[in-house]
Amino acid sequence: MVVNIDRLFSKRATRLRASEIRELLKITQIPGMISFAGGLPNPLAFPVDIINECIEKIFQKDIKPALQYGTTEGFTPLRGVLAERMKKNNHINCELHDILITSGAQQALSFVALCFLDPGDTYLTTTPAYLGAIQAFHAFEANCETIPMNDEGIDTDSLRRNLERLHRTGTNPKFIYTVPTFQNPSGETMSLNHRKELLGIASEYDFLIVEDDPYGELRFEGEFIPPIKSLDTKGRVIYISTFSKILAPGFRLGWVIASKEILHKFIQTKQATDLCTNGFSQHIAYEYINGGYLDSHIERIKELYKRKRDVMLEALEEYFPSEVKWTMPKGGMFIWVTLPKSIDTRLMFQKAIAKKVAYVAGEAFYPKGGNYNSMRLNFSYSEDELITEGIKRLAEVIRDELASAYQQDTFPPEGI
Ligand code: PMP
Ligand code: G9A
Repeated sequence: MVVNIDRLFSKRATRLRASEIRELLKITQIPGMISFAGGLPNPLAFPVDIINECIEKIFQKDIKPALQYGTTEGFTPLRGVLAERMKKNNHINCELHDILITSGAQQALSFVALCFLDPGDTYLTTTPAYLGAIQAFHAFEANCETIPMNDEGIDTDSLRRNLERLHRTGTNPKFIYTVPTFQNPSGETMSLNHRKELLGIASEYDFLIVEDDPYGELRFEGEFIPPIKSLDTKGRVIYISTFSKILAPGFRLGWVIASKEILHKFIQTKQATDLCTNGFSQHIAYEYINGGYLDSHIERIKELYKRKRDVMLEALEEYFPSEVKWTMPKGGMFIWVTLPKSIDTRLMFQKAIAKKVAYVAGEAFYPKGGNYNSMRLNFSYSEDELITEGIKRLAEVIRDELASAYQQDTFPPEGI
């Protein structure tokens, strides 16, 4: 008998959707394609030789602990050096027992969903939002309220209006999700005042802040702005970060800093999910930090990505039509582009692919859809010459699209 598998899937599994970015990765592997789509680090930013040295060191000491099951909390020496870094670089007051090592930041996001969202619950996210977070939260049948970003990183007036509206119907959101520094996808950064205000509002309305910070260390210019977690004295902020953008995403190493109670729940969730994070990569990351390599390596990544950002900004200035606007990120890996309303970047995508250039259509970053005239461009991955060439190709596609939209406006089809 043929199994009717759809009948057996849980409601949660039925709600799961594919990530547009993960699907796009397949297209971007087509030879000759210039990809501004995936948020991939540049392979030049992988410190191959030093990683090799660290592995040799692990073998010389004793490889066996790195091959054994580890504790769910993570490799203790790694948690120790991370706590030191978080204090020194990010002003976050924490000790090693405040840190849980996860299989990438993505796993921490799925723990947030699993531990805090029941069907019918409400959570907030700034928009546009990181697609992987939207995907992690979506399956849990919760109600998502979107709060627009502005020049200061979050429209706190809109946040207050929404909270008052929700309050009138007796709804208390569980948390707000935000990437305050060099946000994925917009590249924008939340000001210190707005970080403080957000923390104040979260305390007034009693919800948590999920602060996702993979890009904070990749600042090319401007003043350091402390994470919201560094302002938190009450355990209201769940801070999430990752080695993916400062060392190598293949290690699948992230970490969470949160209150004792939250970490306890996350550890139980992790026990049920994968027992512990990859021990071998934790040992390598530890040797890497302990050997004093990470800070100077991050300086090199920043230099590389700053140059790539500048190449992309120059190309945008030179080739894109004047009606198109874009953000000027001071760090991170992304530029957000807003086109005239007549352009739908989802429909334009196939034309771009035909010219062998890829981007992510902006709609993917809006849990409720819309914003069809926007797109995300990644500048970290491609070689400099290909960035310029890709922007040139994209500019041609946009000009063609604008011209045909103009024609349709000027010569409406008969009968309209
Ligand atoms: N959060 C954000 C904002 C990201 O951009 C990413 C990766 N692109 C992640 C989380 C997931 O990172 P990781 O590789 O550590 O799972
Ligand atoms: O490859 C991934 O899924 C990580 C990148 C995320 C992104 O492009 O935002």
